[in-house]
Amino acid sequence: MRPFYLAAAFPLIAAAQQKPNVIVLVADDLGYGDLSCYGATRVSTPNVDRLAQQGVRFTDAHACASTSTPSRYGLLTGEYPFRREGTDIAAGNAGMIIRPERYTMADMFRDAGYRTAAIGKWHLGLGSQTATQDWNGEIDVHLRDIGFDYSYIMAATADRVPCVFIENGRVANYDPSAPIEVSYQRNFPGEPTGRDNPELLTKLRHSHGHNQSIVNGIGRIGYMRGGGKALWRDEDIADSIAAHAIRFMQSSADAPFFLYLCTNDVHVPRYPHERFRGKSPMGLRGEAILQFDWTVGQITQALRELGIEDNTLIVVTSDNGPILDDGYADQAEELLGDHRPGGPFRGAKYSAFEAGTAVPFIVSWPGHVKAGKESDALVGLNDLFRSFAQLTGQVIPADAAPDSHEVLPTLLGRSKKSVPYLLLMPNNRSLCLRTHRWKYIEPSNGGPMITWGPKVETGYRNVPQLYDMHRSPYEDTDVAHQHHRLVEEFQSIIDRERKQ
Ligand code: NG6
Ligand code: CA
Repeated sequence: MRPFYLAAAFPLIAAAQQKPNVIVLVADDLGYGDLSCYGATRVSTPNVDRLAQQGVRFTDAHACASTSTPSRYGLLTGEYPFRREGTDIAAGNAGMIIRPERYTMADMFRDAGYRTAAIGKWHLGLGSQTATQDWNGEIDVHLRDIGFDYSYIMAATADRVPCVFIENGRVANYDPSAPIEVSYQRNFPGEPTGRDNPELLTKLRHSHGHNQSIVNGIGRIGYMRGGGKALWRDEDIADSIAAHAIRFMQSSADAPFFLYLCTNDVHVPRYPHERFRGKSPMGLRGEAILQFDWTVGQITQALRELGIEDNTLIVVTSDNGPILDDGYADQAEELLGDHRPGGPFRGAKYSAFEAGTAVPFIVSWPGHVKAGKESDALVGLNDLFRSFAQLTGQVIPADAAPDSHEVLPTLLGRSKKSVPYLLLMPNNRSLCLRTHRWKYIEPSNGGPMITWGPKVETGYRNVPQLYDMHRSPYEDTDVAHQHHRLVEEFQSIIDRERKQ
């Protein structure tokens, strides 16, 4: 593979030439149709659109799964999450799901001479064991042990306790007068809950679940006590994440950096900063999209101010498909109008149908990536790992990133080549196989709708389904009965991959 920076070709200028900085900016639950550069008209996202104008906008990119934990696992390890038990949606006190012995994307960048950071939503567990973390000291195993020099993260999601940021393995802004306790089993005596004290839910009410501990007037999943001044205010989460990301970029301006930057937007509870209030006809969910776009704008502005815009490759994407009511009465459904969060695709977060894993995916690197291009190449978030190894010229261990394809020329818009196929995992851990043209959904158990609250079509059926994505992108014409050979071939690939 030809290196894309001049240093290798002209060693004398090597010292002056830097490897490009890399930012992987991952939204939470942002759908394929949620950005104006992907066709949204009820919301405008000028900062993301600008990146698309100066880069490549992909129309067939996929997360590895239709929920967060497995999707992020696939991105950071280059291994499909179906191969690992324990990669389902993690509790806020889950032990670290990526074990220190595993070679991660962050390890790769670190070995290539980068400074590395993870900032924002994490949701891949912390500590050597579930429920044994010391929230009042240093957590024994954390992101430093899987390649991140710096981390400032939310342990899981904003709707799960503990509701504090964790910086390099310790609660940020720790308040010694309010020691932190966390349980996903039982409440702490005397502590109010959303279930028993609905009068304390002053900011948002739950629609399903989310009725345990109350923090900042919002019910959460799980129980916690303490925290004091370390507890986050939901309105400030995006600001904190952007500020820490900018500080990290400023402190690394002289050396290449890798920043894994994950927003809390647009996951529930959606409760953006007051300055966005009333700014969207779609209410809180629309405001959360505006706040996401604002974050992108903060990052690109900081790059310009630091003079490193042309030497920074940015990927903007999402961890899984969109969802309207995911457990809070935030009027996402009522105010939707004709906005289609999943774009032209069927399904949503959690589902086997396309909108579960089809995500926005933009690659920008001024001067290196073809500006204003659109690419319909099939690529997965699992493919970033090996493609970035190509970019940095880093050789990775033989057993690392087993499910990642080297597709750097595709990512840079210099090739239209798709990966041969992707294996995508909905919430019930069955598998779907996508090729450039076909979508195969293997038979699995479970009803047609999610059962616990969200109005989501699962896409599960107990017979094989096959869709021609070029003719039926909405997956409404199942052609499995016309293509027995293809069905057999795709199922045998899945069976073989499962055994590996
Ligand atoms: C579900 C939550 C949902 C969301 C999801 C994880 C309930 C009823 N629902 O269990 O609100 O938190 O988990 O979302 O608790 S994800 O994007 O992080 O995967
Ligand atoms: Ca998510």
